[in-house]
Amino acid sequence: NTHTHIDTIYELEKAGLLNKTKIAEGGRKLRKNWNPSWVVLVGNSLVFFKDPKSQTPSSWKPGNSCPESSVDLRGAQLQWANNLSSKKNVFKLRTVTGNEFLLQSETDSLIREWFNTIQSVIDRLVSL
Ligand code: I3P
Repeated sequence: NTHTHIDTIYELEKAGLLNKTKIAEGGRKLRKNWNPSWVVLVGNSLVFFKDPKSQTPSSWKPGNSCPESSVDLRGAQLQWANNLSSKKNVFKLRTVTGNEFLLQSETDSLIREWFNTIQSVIDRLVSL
């Protein structure tokens, strides 16, 4: 099975569509610009794809398709951030380099899953 094979090679944890905005770059505040983003949690990284066509398992393979950006989760911090938005189900991801992202979904269970899965990767990286 191709998917299982790819999952094994790249340690795919999770992939799905979330609303995303970057709110800080290197500690400097940015103006919000919410957009749907295809988010892939793979290995130590959270990878963002702009293009909805990127939603196929094959498209995030290295050399295939172009991620909009990617975040190293080592040392990153995650916190619920409903105070930072008028939207519901928002959490903030802060990288060691001071980049900050808000991620959001209308679906409570889905955003909780994302929060917990990203947190478990962060925790795992601390103990390595
Ligand atoms: C922003 C836009 C964002 C909103 C933000 C506004 O206005 O409405 O959706 O964030 O609120 O400033 P603009 O399009 O003019 O930049 P939320 O949807 O997360 O509330 P904020 O300034 O209170 O962060």
